[in-house]
Amino acid sequence: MSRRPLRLLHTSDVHLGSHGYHGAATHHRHCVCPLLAIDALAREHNVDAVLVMGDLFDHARVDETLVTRAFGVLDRFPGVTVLMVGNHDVHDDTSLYRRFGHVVSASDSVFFEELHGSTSELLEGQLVLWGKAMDEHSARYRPLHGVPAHPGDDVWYVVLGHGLHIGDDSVDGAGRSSLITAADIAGTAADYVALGHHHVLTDVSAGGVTAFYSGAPTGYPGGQALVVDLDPEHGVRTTAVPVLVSEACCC
Ligand SMILES: [Mn+2]
Ligand SMILES: [Zn+2]
Repeated sequence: MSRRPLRLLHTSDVHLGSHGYHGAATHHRHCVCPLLAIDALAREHNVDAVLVMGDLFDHARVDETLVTRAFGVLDRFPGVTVLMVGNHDVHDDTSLYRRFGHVVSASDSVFFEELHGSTSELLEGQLVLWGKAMDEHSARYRPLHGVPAHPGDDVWYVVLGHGLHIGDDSVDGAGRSSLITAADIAGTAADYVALGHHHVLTDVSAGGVTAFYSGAPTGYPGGQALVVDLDPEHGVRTTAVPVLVSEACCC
């Protein structure tokens, strides 16, 4: 069996429940406008999967109305939807994903909730994903430690993470929370590493492993996301795309 081309849409740091985009006056507290913009992009680019790499929600005090609305949009994304937590929506004992567990479990989204990491095989086994949920944004949490070996030449292997990239652990990384180093990225031996936390699109590829922060959909100067083509002939190619969040609120 050989690999077939796959196309992913990589986004992160949506921060639903914040008033950080377009000002509090124009967007309601139950606004899911940035997710609707991601949905439009996913359709336009005909993607096989959408990766939401942490901080979907801005804080743990979000209410059920917002969480239900958000998962409603995730569920209508084309292809499969993959969800990681971040430091704003950590998966601790009081996690919003536990409090609204009935919403999460009713969703089709693939939610990476295992604190020691877990693997998911999607798209008829063509796409293998690994990610480790964050319960505490601290130096103890290393998003890319414990990554299993590449599952084989006949599948695409994508590793997920949310944390702070610093090139060299030994220089200024010591003691930093949720640290991701160049050696961590190279050590995954993955086809692609999809990261969240930094709100600006950034190439952090290392050791022949393609790795990116996608940028946030409501980033500055404008929102960005990343189309990732996994192609058996051409390898991994990334294309930055603008995210156009509506000026008028969805609610
Ligand atoms: Mn973050
Ligand atoms: Zn809105």
